[in-house]
Amino acid sequence: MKRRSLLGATAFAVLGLGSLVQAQDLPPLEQKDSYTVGFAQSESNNPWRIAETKSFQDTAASCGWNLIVTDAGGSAAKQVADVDSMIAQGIDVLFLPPREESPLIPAVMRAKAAGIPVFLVDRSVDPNVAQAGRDYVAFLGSDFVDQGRRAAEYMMENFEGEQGLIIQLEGTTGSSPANDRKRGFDEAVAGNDKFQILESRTGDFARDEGRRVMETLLQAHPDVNIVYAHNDEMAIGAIQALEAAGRTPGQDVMVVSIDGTRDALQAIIDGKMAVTVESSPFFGPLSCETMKRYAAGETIEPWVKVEDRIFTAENAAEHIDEAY
Ligand code: GYE
Repeated sequence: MKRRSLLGATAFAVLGLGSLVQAQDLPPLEQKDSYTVGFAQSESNNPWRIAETKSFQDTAASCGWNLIVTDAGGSAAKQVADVDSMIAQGIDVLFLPPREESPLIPAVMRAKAAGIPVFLVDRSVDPNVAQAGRDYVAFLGSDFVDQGRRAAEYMMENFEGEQGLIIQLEGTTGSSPANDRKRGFDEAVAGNDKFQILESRTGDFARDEGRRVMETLLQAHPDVNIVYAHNDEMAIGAIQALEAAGRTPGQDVMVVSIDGTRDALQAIIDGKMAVTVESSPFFGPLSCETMKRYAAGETIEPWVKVEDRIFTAENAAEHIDEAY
């Protein structure tokens, strides 16, 4: 790919012509020993996000990052403001997990216009509006549709009852993992008469919200015998609600989920959860490597894909020590 010179990028940014002149070109990145790097975290209310932030912090020294971390506390508007303030501080590179698919796009565009290469990590944006290789360098992350499909496949192969009656706890509304984990699961289950989705509702990827939503849905659907949660925190919340209602998760309700947190692996070992499809939060090293490839002039593939394992009663004990 043809890149403009660094001088050019600065000149365009200063003139405010960035978006006009560099409509197709991504901002270049100089090769140097140290970079001012922004990581604009979306929230820190769950072990997954804490592990992700820690992975960036742990990578900083060895990758030459002077790392600025912000925490949007679960607000897309705050995350936009955090990115804008990083742009104003003159960061060299931005790593961004956009909380939701649409609201962060203007901030991504402003970073690009300011000559800052953007890497989306762990979540993506609406591909109809912003595109890798044009508006941002690449998306680094998992295949969420496939995660949902694999959770469904495990459930369909291992559910022992006659009729599977499912409650789905969705992640944050408008986020790419919630959209895609729902799609992958729903499509896989659609052709199978043995399974029916009773209701699907958001629990915002949070344990407390998952518990509250499960409490409500349990009253409407006491016949539920499967819970599919878009992440482990909501699955643990659902297990708490089920137990409080006198149910026995793992026996009368099958719980399937995604992530691979320590609590989820423990729940599998304890026989309360059947499966969690891995979604790794350890993005620091991959972000460093991808950024260095970009600085060296390589064209980065639009989707730097993370391969995920699956954790069940067969292997949970083997992996719990590396979990978070
Ligand atoms: O599954 C969840 C977190 O975006 C892939 O977000 C990530 C998801 C992860 O809150 O636990």
